[in-house]
Amino acid sequence: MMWTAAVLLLLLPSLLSYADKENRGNINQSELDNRDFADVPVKDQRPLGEVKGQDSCTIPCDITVKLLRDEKQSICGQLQQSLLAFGRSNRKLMRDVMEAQQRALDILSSQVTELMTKVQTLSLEVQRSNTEMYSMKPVQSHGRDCSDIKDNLVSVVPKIPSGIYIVHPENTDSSFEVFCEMDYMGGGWTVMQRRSDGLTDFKRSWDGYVNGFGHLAGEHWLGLRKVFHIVNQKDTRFQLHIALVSHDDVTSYASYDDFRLDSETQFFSIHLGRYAGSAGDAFRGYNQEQNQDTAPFSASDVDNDGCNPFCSIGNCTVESCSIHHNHTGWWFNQCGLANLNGSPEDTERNQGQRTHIVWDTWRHNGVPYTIKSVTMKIRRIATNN
Ligand SMILES: [Ca+2]
Repeated sequence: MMWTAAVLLLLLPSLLSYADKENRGNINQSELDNRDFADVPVKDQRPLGEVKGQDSCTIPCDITVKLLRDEKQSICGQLQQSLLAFGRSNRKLMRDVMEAQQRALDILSSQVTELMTKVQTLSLEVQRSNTEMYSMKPVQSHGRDCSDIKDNLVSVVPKIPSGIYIVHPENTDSSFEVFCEMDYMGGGWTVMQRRSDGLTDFKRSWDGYVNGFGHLAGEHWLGLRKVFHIVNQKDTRFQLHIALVSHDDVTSYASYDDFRLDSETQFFSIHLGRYAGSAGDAFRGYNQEQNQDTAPFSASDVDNDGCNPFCSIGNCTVESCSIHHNHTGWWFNQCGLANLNGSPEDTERNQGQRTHIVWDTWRHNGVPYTIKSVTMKIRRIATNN
């Protein structure tokens, strides 16, 4: 079809020129005779020339004109039909090409989605194998806490590795595993909480928060009882360091130069010293109503949150800050501006619940950062003893 159309297009100028001559209408007959046959290559007496030459003598010119006009109309009609068909086939061709492109795009898109899923699965595998690798690793040393281990090893090991160690805090019968960060800011840090990928469920009851949960090398909550044992050792003081990373990889921190917990009978109330940092003091907030310093710990099944019977948070009436914060545990005080036990995944879709990690004093242009990872760690402060 395309070949036919091309031939027709090539012939079109001659045909139009011919038609133009015809359409000039009432030119006189002798002129028409001369003109009509002047262009015909008759010099060599080719058959066409002969025929026309003969016709000019034997067929009346008006019949010749009529025949030629009929022939022209017929050719023009065919040409129009061919052009229409060409246009149709061209449109169909374009449609086919676009459909083929769309199909190719769909296939590419599904391949990209498939690849993304594979990458995610692989990332999770890597994360899990890292966690397992740390868990499999033999515990390298004993000490009262990570600061103590660091002090004990520093003279015999040139570079103390981060990882899981067994600690046995002073004046307790219990020993347990903790993750020690030995590279960060001089090392000696005992990690008490880490949120990084949302793989560990932080919707836990009071018992979960008291005893701890998760994987020490990955996301975990060490447990209030263990942290209490560490920070309540004789002649020790601990600082708390909170490291935050936003979803667009901005980092920030909040540090408290004193950190301790009351005992279980007092619901592990938190006590914080002076704040320093770049993320703002969300633990204390901007006024006394938001101050979580000295607040007891709450979970979904143990309510010490200061909302009694309820608090008004935004447009919500909140009876339980833990439930309002996705059933997580924290030192809530009328909820407040901090809860680092939220999820790094943004799932804040259900009825104003705050499911995300919250540190509301860390803002950019007045808007709180979306936090994708956080670590809470504690380290001994040098004392005179
Ligand atoms: Ca309450």
